[in-house]
Amino acid sequence: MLANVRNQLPADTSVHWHGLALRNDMDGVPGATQAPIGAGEDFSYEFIAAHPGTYWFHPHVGPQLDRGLYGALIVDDPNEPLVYDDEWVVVLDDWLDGVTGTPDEVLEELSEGMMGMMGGSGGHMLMGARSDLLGGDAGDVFYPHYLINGRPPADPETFTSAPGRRVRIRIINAGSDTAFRVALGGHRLTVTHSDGFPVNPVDTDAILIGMGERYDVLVTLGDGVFPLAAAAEGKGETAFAILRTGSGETPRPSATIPEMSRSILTADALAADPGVAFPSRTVDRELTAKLSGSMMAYDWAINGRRFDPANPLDGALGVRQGERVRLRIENTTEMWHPFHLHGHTYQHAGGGPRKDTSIVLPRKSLTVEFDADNPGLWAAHCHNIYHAETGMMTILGYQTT
Ligand SMILES: [Cu+2]
Repeated sequence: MLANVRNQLPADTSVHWHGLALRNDMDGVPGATQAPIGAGEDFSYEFIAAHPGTYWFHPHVGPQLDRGLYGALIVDDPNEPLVYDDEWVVVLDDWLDGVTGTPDEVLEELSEGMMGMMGGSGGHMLMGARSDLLGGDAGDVFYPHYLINGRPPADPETFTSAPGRRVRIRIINAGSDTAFRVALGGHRLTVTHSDGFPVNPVDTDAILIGMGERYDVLVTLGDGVFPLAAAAEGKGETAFAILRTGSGETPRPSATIPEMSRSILTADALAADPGVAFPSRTVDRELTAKLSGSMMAYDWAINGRRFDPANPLDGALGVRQGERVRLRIENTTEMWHPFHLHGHTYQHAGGGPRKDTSIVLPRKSLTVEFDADNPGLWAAHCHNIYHAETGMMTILGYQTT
């Protein structure tokens, strides 16, 4: 794949190909894998897209992601085993840019922590957003809008199809500080993929999806007009689209969707498809990433250190190519974090799903395993963009042997 990037922003940028196991120098992380693309400059990304699935791309510079600088990247499988009639991409986002301020202002305000709040600057910090599913504090940032495919509930995306058709829906959370609970009124969802990789199919009423995560679902369409809704988890607002397969009254964004509060799937309910599960073998290397910090101090860090590209994750440089690595992500904070590893798709320990971005609940830990088969300097970080940009990021780097 070849992507020519022309930077027409008045600032440095880059493109990170989220979830793809590509060659390291195309991963798009300034300071680790490339120099930033300066204003007015060009850069060509060229790499093999080795694995089919639902991916996306976005800059890895400051909070640019929260300005809508992203896109879906769907890698088709030349031997697609699933059978379906239609295929839709559903991108979820939280939006404030140009409405209540800019993402740079939010980052500056949050960085000041409690001091910023006392000083009364901005007012973007969200207090008291709570979610049982997320184990407590749901998010840090107040957003005036929640979007599906770039559209607010007042002007919703409408998907049109026919009853009985089977649809593959690829759901991507491109938000910066919001987990979404996604449901399609009047329908059950069959989850077939997590972060691009197949899982043993599981039926559910709703899915919880953190920032950076993707799920593919299959749905057999009913007859009528239905709400496709993504509740901003713990934030009291809902992103909204419409599915129309027949006649009927258009649902209102405020309508209650029973599926939202029935069975809600999270990644721990999934198991990798046997075709992509890692064969069991001895673990050669154990690493720990301890997530720390608090919303009040906004001192997010990994293993006690804020991001420094020259100072990688403890023990990571000892990894040898070809090793099986076990990574324990320990959340010592009072808030959930969507942890993302670049350049690899790990497997949740104990036969769980293949993923590259995983929700780690407060005071819980998650163990994942991967094969060190892609040498280089790989970023690993929280995909809350404001946590990552204030320090909750590290480098998991290893070299060819
Ligand atoms: Cu975080």
